[in-house]
Amino acid sequence: MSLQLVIGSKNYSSWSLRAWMLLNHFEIPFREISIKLFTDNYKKELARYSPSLKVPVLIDEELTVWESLAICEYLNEQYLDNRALPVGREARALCRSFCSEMHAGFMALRSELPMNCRARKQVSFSAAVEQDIRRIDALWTQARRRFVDRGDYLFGKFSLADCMYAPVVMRFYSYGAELGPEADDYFQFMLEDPSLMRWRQAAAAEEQVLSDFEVGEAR
Ligand SMILES: N[C@@H](CCC(=O)N[C@@H](CS)C(=O)NCC(=O)O)C(=O)O
Repeated sequence: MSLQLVIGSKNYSSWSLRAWMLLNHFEIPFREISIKLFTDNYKKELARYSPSLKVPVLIDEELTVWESLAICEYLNEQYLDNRALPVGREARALCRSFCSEMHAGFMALRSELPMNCRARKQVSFSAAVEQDIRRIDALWTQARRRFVDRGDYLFGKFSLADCMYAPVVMRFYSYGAELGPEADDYFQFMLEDPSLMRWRQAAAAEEQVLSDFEVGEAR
């Protein structure tokens, strides 16, 4: 099989989920190579595949692509004939803005609420986390209002934006978040998404527990 995707744990590796979800949703055949992160010699194993010593990494024969957004863009261009971006110049530009904002931002949300697919926890949110949640709520509401007639994903049809925000869906599932009606509809819809459900089922079966990523109290 020519395509290989190197990922971390399904329970914790939010960046891995993005690229995996795109491949999985569009049923692009690939071989999955899973590395247990934060074990004694995981860096050595990562070094076999990843120039950045991070996952995900996509290997397409002689080509190595790292960084989740670059992988998603590459797959969209090379394997999907651009089907993972919405139709229309404005919609595509907006979708790319959504993806980049996620890729580069929401630091408080990412650091204080680690993705932990198995968890249902209670956490008191910092002001910075609240601000990130409000911004994501606004983004999701904006996209759903504008593209509701095209379908139920952010931009109607499934796009790179749904991959980029899937780990946020899991964080909201684990720690709760108050969302406006359109954003909440999207959140509920994504919880039933078949590829996200496959990821969550596999995450539930994993045994590795990383205490640094276990936050909050039982609810
Ligand atoms: N910006 C990178 C982030 C990749 C990243 O931080 N991956 C984490 C796992 S979710 C990782 O490989 N961590 C290993 C380490 O930091 O040693 C991307 O988009 O792929």
